[in-house]
Amino acid sequence: MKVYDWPTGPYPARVRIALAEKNLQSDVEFVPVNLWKGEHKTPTFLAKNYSGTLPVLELDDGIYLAECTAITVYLDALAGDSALTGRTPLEKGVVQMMTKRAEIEMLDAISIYFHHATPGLGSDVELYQNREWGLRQRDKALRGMHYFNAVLRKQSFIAGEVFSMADIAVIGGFIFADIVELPIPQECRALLSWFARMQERPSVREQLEIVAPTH
Ligand code: GTS
Repeated sequence: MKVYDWPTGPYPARVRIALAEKNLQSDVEFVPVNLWKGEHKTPTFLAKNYSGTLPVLELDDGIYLAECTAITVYLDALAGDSALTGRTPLEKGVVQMMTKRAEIEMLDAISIYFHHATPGLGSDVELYQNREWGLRQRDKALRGMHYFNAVLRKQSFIAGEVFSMADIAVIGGFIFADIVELPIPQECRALLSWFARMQERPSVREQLEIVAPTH
């Protein structure tokens, strides 16, 4: 298998963490795609992923899987038990719901802030920016952090009492928040202490050392 990725990117980090959790890293060849040079918007790359985003998983028979959630579902089903995406029907539903919420309310919101209200990937790549929209998404992400803080005051992990794909999505949010220098509000104590716990996991610690060596 190949993973088209960018080593310091928050979304590719989600797949790298999932690969490490499933002990599958050695089965994968990583192919860097330079976002800053806009390599993800070339016709060759768009033929692999219509959305022009990373990461993309290429299977040995040439099938491409894009979207972190879809890739993680695939990897989780490939090896071991399906701990990352839920073992029971209810767990599976809750993990999907909380992963989508992590994206909408935090990670994707920070990404939109980055692409619209900061220089983003630079003027050669960012062909359309809407600063007002970007700033609204930053505020949405801050509200999302308070939401996840409230969730974590009642349970150990984002989707319940088991580490899952939803935790990985919020970790992606922390990585992006660090890149755009958006501090997690200090009053979000449950969220911050959850993140400290997450860093005890080798899969997460290893990624943070790559994307943000100061952690
Ligand atoms: N919904 C997609 C997913 O879950 O895979 C989003 C992927 C995404 O936005 N990836 C970023 C990207 O390709 C990579 S990174 O920001 O984490 O490095 N961004 C480039 C762009 O132009 O949006």
